[in-house]
Amino acid sequence: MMEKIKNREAEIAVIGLGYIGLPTAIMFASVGFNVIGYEIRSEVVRRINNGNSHIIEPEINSLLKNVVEKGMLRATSNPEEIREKDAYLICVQTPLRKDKTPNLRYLEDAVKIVASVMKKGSLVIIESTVPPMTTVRMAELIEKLNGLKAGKDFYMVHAPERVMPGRIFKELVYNSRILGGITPESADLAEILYRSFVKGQIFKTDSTTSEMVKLMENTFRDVNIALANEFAFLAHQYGIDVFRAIELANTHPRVKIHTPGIGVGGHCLPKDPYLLLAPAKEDFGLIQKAREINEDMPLMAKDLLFEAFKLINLPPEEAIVVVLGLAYKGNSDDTRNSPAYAFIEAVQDDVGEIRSYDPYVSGTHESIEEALTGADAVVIATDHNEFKILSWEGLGKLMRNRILIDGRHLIEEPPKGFIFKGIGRGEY
Ligand code: SAJ
Repeated sequence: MMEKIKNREAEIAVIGLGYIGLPTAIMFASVGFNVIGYEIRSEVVRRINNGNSHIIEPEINSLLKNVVEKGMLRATSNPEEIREKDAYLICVQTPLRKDKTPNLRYLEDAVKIVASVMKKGSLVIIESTVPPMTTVRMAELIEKLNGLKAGKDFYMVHAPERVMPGRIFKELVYNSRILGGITPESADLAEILYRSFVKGQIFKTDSTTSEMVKLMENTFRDVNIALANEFAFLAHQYGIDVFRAIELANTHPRVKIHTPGIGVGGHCLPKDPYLLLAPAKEDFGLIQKAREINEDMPLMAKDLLFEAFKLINLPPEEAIVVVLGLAYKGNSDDTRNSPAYAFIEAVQDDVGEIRSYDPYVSGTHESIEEALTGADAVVIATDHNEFKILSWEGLGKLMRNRILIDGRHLIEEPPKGFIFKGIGRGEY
């Protein structure tokens, strides 16, 4: 197996062709492996086999076309076509249920398919972000299903992804990687496989440590964002601009305070802290509290909006409010867990009308001018570059009243003629 991988003769199956699975499949195919992608969504299979990606990411269409035309990558929905491959990469989603507990059904379904088609000596890699101890549990599930012995008859690794959407192909190559094996040999094999395109450092460890590392990275970020958000809450009460205070505090050589905002979206930060806590019998409550702080930030934006309504004696039920940005982060079309939707849900029953404009998200107003015409208030919920260069004087003329709530610290100087309030910006 080692030699087959080294010579790139190993055949690879990637299970789940989403925003991680498809770029990873393309990477392995582009360095010479024969890759087949297994995907249950037939429309996705069709598009991929036509060299047309369903994922929006720079370079992905040209890279995909190239490997499909060379016959190095194809997609299928038929498990029979991934029988007896040398390596299986599982890149399926691991969402939360409504009660914030992990839903590992997609993972378990993928592992059951792999168990039914794999061969003795196969290397099974879980790239999905999973609660600690999941990989060893999945190895036991495979043993139960096909009688192969983990670590002896097959190898198993947790290989978490750290890529940032929008920079996936660069980060796939240059990010350092953690490879956690259920046995050292498993991690060694995975290292040879990933070394085929990874130029970053590769660190090997056990699978539970690897699972924990991935979750710690995102939980660290989530807790630090929550700290920045609590600083914003305090700054508002003290009448100071928290962003100026953060800028000054970050001049300290060992301080790096994150950025307060209207909330924390995406499919990772809102989820990973709960995955980390799921198997724990007890914890200190810090991680959970940080999640609650971040989940409540849209309510802080609502409070600012209603304070502004009061200042101009505008009955909220008459107000027309425009939400600027629905994506969870700037210059992206991804709306998963976006705080903009939490904000809309929090205010929609209390105001006259809610409009939205996001240049990256379909179904919103055609133009910002159209959305703002006759409106009373605008709430910035996403830090798209387009929103950093708006001429507020001009846009203000279209509005009935001019309330501006900044949820993403895009406005340095409050525009003339507006009632301006921003998260963490003190009293104006
Ligand atoms: N946000 C803040 N304040 C900040 C930073 C972010 O409010 O200081 C908000 C953003 O607006 C956004 C959310 O948090 O709504 C998440 O932003 P993000 O920049 O963390 O973006 P993700 O979730 O796409 O990427 C994270 C990254 N993890 C880390 O930076 C530790 C990425 O490297 C991971 O690969 C990704 O999660 C993942 O898939 O796990």
